[in-house]
Amino acid sequence: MESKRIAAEHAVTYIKDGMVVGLGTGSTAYWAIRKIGERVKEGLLVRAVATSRQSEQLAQELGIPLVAFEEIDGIDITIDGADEVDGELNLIKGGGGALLREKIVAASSGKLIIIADESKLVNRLGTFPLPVEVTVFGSSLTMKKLAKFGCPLKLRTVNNQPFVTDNGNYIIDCQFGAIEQPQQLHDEINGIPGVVINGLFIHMADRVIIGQNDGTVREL
Ligand code: ABF
Repeated sequence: MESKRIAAEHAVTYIKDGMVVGLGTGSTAYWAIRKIGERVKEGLLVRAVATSRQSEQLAQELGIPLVAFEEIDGIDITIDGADEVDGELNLIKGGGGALLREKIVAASSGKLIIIADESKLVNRLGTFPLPVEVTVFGSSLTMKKLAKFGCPLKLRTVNNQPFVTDNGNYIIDCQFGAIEQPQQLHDEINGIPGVVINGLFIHMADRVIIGQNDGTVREL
């Protein structure tokens, strides 16, 4: 928890007055939102866009001014977490279920800053199951098509019911083990009708801030 907080608080130093800020989702992004809330109380002038209802609610509680995605032309900086980060700053995201909004927000951001603890750093992506968001309609067939990649997969559930995203879709978690060609896999998965988005974020992160166990941060 401490290393997540340190990384998050360091990332917030990149936020300046007047910026539109993308708020990530998850337990690391939580600390960034908390810190932004503190800085807003001290007078920082920002407007924020949230990547999930959960982050939106937290921002509201902390008095961070929110703006609808439709009302802005772009986002200056987004600070978000990740499930895995490789040496080329490619990511797996979506363990928290907010991957679609996270990717839309990231793609509209001048800078995407990823915050994480050391446990998220990997040589090769894929140990963490890759989340794929799919439409409810045709989801069994979409699962069969995904299974052709040769990965064990499962429909994400909560309390024995399918987990439903903020956008009304399902998530299929695909256990690849090691992803040799992330860009190719990303494109092939997205080519399946019924797939809304997948959790590979290729060449999207501008900076990764790692909170280390010794209390320092490392920037990649
Ligand atoms: C989001 O939260 C996700 O993309 C990722 O799945 C998750 C990381 O969570 P945590 O910071 O709690 O490890 O950023």
